[in-house]
Amino acid sequence: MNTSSQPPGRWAIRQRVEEWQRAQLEDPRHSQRVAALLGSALGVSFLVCFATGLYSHIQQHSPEWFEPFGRPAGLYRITQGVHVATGLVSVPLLLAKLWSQFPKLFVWPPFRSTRMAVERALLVVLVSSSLFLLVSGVQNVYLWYPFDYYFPSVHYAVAWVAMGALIVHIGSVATVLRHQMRREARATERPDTTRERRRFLGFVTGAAGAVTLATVGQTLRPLSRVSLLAPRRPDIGPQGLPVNRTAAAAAVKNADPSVYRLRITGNVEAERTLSLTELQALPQRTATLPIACVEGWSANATWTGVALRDLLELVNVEPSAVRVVSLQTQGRYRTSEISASLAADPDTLLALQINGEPLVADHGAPVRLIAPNRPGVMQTKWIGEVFVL
Ligand SMILES: Nc1nc2c(c(=O)[nH]1)N[C@H]1C(S)=C(S)[C@@H](COP(=O)(O)O)O[C@H]1N2
Ligand SMILES: [Mo]
Repeated sequence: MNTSSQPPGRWAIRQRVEEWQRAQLEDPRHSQRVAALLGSALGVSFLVCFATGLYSHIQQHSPEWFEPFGRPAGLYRITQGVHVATGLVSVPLLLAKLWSQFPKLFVWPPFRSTRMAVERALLVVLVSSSLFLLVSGVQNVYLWYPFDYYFPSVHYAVAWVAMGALIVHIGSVATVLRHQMRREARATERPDTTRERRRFLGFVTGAAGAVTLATVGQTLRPLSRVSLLAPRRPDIGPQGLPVNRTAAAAAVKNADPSVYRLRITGNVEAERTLSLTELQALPQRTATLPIACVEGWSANATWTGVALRDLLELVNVEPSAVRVVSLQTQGRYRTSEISASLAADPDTLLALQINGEPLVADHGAPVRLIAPNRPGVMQTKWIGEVFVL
């Protein structure tokens, strides 16, 4: 045998790796059954996260065929709360699954067939896109934007990649999965194996529960006091409500009541300009509506102001799509569009008050938009112009 082409020791290393791997694969925490159970939990959390994410996306970047609607008023609050919660709970689940299946990375030879090569390539796509989604989502929830890509577009595009890879992956493991989920698969397990597996899965479940409990209070007020990991508590902030962007950060101009004017312009016969006193003299409506930030926190408040459709009536316009423009001079979310059906909703307000007090500057004084079933990022503050489309 010609051994000169093989550096000495290489076989010994491979043998050691194989022994280590065999030991690992006998460990119930690295078994197919654990992979199947963790995989099912992850599959559910990913699918729910994807569905709620899609809804969030079409609310914020509405395609032609989708007209944002206002009822039920708290729908977006629920879907976005679920989106962020399922994303966060996927973090410990994915880490556990990666740790559990890690020894399989070292199977030798790495590709025994074309099918295996394809499956492994697919896994690289699935794992890296999932990690990207979870990391970028967590960064967003914690208001940490270290990259200069536009988060919604990139997160959305990668979600499709991950979903595609996930569906093919589920297809490729379907036989194993089906077998492992059967009762017989468990019946052949040794009792100590079962115990060890359950201990591990119990630990993962505990970690998943802890993550949820420590964050879900950002949207469920009764749990807000145990929300140790949530960056926002729904009851803390000026006027009892968190603030995302302050008036100072937005560099708002001409918001002082003495100079403030609201312009109604665009597709109108004659444009109209109103001072704050004139706005206050119009019929006022009150509605209890949530601010539901895309980043996961949400809170209800009672808002008072002029209904958008009443304002449109002043310029003889039937409720129709409008764009509101803020007095903000810096930053991204200066404008937002309101669909015709949302403009017709009596609770779509240009709010002057929150919980019976005039708005403070950080909540959008003197005038902000608040509408039912709408992402927080589109509840534009410091409105200076209503542009009829
Ligand atoms: N003009 C303007 N309005 C804005 C924003 C902004 O950056 N600029 N941020 C939005 C976001 S992301 C959220 S969640 C809500 C929060 O409203 P609040 O700060 O009054 O709680 O305001 C929205 N309105
Ligand atoms: Mo937000």
